[in-house]
Amino acid sequence: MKKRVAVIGAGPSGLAQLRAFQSARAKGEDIPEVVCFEKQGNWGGLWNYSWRTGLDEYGEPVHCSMYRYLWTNGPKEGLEFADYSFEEHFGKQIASYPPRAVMVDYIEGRVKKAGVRPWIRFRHPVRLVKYNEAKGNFTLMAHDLVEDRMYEEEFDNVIVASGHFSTPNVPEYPGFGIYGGRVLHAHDFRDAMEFHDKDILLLGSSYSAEDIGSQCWKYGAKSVTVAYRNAPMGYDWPSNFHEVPALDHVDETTAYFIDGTSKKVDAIILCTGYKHHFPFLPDDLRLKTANRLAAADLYKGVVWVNNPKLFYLGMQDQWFTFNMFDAQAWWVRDAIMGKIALPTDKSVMLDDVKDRVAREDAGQDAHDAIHYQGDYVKELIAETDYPSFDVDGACEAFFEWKDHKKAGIMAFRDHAYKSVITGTMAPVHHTPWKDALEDSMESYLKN
Ligand code: FAD
Ligand code: NA7
Repeated sequence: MKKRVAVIGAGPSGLAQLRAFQSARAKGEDIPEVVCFEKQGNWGGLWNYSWRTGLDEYGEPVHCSMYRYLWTNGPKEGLEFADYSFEEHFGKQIASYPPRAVMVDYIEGRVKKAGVRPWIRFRHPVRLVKYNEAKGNFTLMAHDLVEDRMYEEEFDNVIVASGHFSTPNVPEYPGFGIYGGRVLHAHDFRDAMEFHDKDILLLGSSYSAEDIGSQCWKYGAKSVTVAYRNAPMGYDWPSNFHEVPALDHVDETTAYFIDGTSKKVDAIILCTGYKHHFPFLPDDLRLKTANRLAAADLYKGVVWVNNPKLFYLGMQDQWFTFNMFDAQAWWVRDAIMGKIALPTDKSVMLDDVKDRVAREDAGQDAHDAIHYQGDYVKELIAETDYPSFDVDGACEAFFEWKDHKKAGIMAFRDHAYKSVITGTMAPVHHTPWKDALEDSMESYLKN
């Protein structure tokens, strides 16, 4: 009997897993039967944009946290697939911060070429996974939304690739109940044009606050105020963009901050992060972790220490993304196919986790964090046949990116970097980001 492997999610992580198995098959290896369950109607995960918010047409929580006019917030040279370059996909080198539509095309290109779409059951959210102690396997219950049918199947391994930037963390502040403007979470933000000519308040001081604030500024918000809980982002913002200390409360029209200042605002956008949320996993299988580089309870960052037949992909906070998911997926494939031996002693796995946490905690700054995750990618790649690439070169692109943001937060996307896969330099985009209001693929590729 062939092993059966379930992959939950067809976003960049789940697709990396399908490509990993397909690449082994292409080399003549006998791979397990792989079934991927995807709750959306198409692949791409977060990159699969939807105008919907709240629940979808089947009553499922909408996965999309992305919005119109989104360009990558880090250089593409840090995330390029080592086995499928941007140049291979587009037939030429392209600029460094592609809009979402360009990224979707690139993500799709590799898996279309691999021919793995038939492995995916779209519109099939996984409802429950249970471990069968006696059989040593899993029963997975899925819901075929189109046929409205629930069914169960058994699998030898389960790989959770359902993402962790989709279930919003929504704090409440005094007065939200009487505030007259709109309060929304970043997860439900779709179009900066909604806030044209408006005074808006954002809570949070991480990527969502930075990018949604910048978008709203670019598309004509009257003013952007960002309230930070611990530390400001500290960029050299435009004159109508301010960072203020934490929000204390609001009344019908006005936000009051802990330093005693206040501001009348038309809308409040909660850029307050996301939760790792796995409603389909019981206690014995469910990961509970903070959003950090060394995720809790995952040996090598991917093996569930309490049951090593269960794997998680992409659960770390992310500097590296697509190529890290690849590194993980190739490693998990080899663990499942018996090419990599897992420790039989649980304490060895627990020590590995402890060591990763301690090494992350020893880091002082973002520079250390980038190196830390780069080293993790190198560690996994060294143990599989994923094409090795210049990970340190990718770290360098991230360092340059950080410097470019410091030099000009509304201009960092006007820079270009060298591909660590093909060695070619990206062209500088034809239009500065702040002036490029049209973000179609056709327009972006005009270089
Ligand atoms: P996801 O992309 O979230 O995919 C998970 C998939 O699992 C989804 O398709 C979902 O429908 C499916 N799923 C979930 N639950 C179930 C279930 N029960 N049953 C079946 N299927 C299920 N990264 C970058 O590299 N560059 C960027 O510029 C960038 N920008 C970002 C901007 C925003 C606003 C956000 C939120 C994230 C951004 N990211 C960016 C990070 C992003 O996390 C990764 O790029 C990537 O999408 C993660 O892939 P994933 O497959 O792990 O998760
Ligand atoms: P992050 O990176 O997890 O950041 C969450 C931010 O929200 C962070 O600045 C937190 O403050 C802040 N936060 C959390 N809870 C609160 C409350 N209760 N009040 C005020 N502020 C709060 O999430 P992002 O959405 O920015 O980024 C996630 C991904 O999306 C990322 O990979 C991007 O590529 C896109 P703290 O800093 O802890 O004080």
